[in-house]
Amino acid sequence: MALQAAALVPSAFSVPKENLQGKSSASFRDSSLFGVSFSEQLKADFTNSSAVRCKREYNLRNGAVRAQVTASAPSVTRAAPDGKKTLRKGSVIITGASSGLGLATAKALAETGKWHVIMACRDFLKAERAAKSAGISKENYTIMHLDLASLDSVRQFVDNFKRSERSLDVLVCNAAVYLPTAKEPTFTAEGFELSVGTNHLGHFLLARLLLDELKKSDYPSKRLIIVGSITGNTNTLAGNVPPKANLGDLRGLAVGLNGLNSSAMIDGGDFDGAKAYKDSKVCNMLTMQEFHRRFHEDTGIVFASLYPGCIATTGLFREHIPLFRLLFPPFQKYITKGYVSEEESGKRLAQVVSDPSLTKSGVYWSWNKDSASFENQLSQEASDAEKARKVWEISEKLVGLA
Ligand code: LMG
Ligand code: NDP
Ligand code: PMR
Repeated sequence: MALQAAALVPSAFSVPKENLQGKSSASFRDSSLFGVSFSEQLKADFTNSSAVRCKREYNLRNGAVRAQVTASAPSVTRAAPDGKKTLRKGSVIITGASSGLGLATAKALAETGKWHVIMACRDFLKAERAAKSAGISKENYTIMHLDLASLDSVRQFVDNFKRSERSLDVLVCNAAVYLPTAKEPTFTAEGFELSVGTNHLGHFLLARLLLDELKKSDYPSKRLIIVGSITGNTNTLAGNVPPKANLGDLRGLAVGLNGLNSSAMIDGGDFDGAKAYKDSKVCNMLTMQEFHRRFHEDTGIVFASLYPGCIATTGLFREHIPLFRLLFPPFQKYITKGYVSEEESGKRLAQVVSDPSLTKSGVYWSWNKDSASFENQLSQEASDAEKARKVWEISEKLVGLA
């Protein structure tokens, strides 16, 4: 059925065989409508610990949220009544947990009772309402303010987190903006084009600054996850819908994406909001691999990215035209079969956070039509090690780390 989608689309959207690198089934295998129960897969060998109780202090006037840990730091393992050693509750930061994939993942993890979720969000009240309406119980989450479109805010968030003395076991870089109808670029506080500035540069600084916290954690499976997407991968049908991702020679990124003395686009071309988003996803996937190359062996931290499926109903499409928002979900459900519900996507990302079988590092996960995870192939550009190194080095300069 999924293959029929290919027959329906104009040839402009079909992928030349040579571009598929012999992986022609990958994009179609991504398509899934039928979920299976994930409770089996989520049965990690962890149990609950109530050792950490968190008292939250909200300073709404300043937009700052401070978390205070009032109990002693928990040890990694403790003896259960049956004598088996069990894991303490894990601590996971999820950026953009106030809606869509991030919220669904927070819910899926919190429901296991094995995770405390730090919801890193730009809109505190929205996040609080979202957590409540998703039914996440109070002891399983903390909201902390983070605006990825401001590097000061990223640094402030990291300071606040460190002060909370909570351990960091998993970091999920999930938040994103998508501005497909923008005619002119808009910018972050530091003057970077907003999509790349938020989705890539904000997360780049956050992940770099939190790496030490991950290193310090005594949790047995420490992970850093950066959400990618199929639309950044030109070895798929979806990645060939124009405008296509292309970082070019990085000339725009190198001079700061500010639209003044340079283009607002990474490749130095004319502004296109949809392309900027797809480029930012390529940066996310390259960054994950560069982290893996630089730090996996020494730290044991698992670095991963994923395409969670097409979650056609999320807030990501809020800026798209109403006709698109109306047609996109049925198009993905009935034609491409790439649609997944928010709930299903949340279970997928929760697997990447905590499933004991998804511990391979440097990997881009996807799910097949039976909702089974598999290691997917990235496009040539999204797996270009030389480009990854250059993106890393330029990004370091832009965010003030080099
Ligand atoms: C670009 O335009 C902009 O140029 C760029 O700046 C940026 O914004 C970018 O990615 C963002 O978009 C893309 C533009 C055309 O897309 C739109 O904004 C229009 C909305 C397109 C929505 C896609 C779904 C269309 C499919 C409709 C069918 C849904 C019905 C479902 C019901 C199921 C019932 C069983 O984007 C294009 O790519 C144009 C391509 C147009 C060709 C359409 C292709 C065909 C797909 C096969 C569907 C055939 C079904 C026909 C049914 C028609 C019923 C009305
Ligand atoms: P949503 O718009 O529902 O969620 C995005 C989240 O990011 C929101 O919580 C939003 O906050 C937050 N956010 C945006 N800007 C900032 C910022 N400056 N600082 C902090 N948080 C911010 O979209 P999705 O859930 O769909 O997207 C989540 C991830 O999934 C993204 O990385 C996206 O690229 C990826 N993805 C999505 C797909 C889909 O089909 N939807 C497919 C493939 C990947 P607020 O609630 O305040 O707006
Ligand atoms: Mg796409 C197997 C086919 C497939 C899949 C899995 C997606 C996912 N898309 C597919 C096919 C097509 N899309 C086809 C054939 C078309 C032309 C009609 C098409 C169009 C389209 C548009 C206009 N698709 C889109 C848009 C968007 O604006 C979305 C986007 O590119 O955001 C960057 C989008 C998406 N399609 C997807 C997914 C997952 C998206 C959402 C964005 C993302 O990657 O995060």
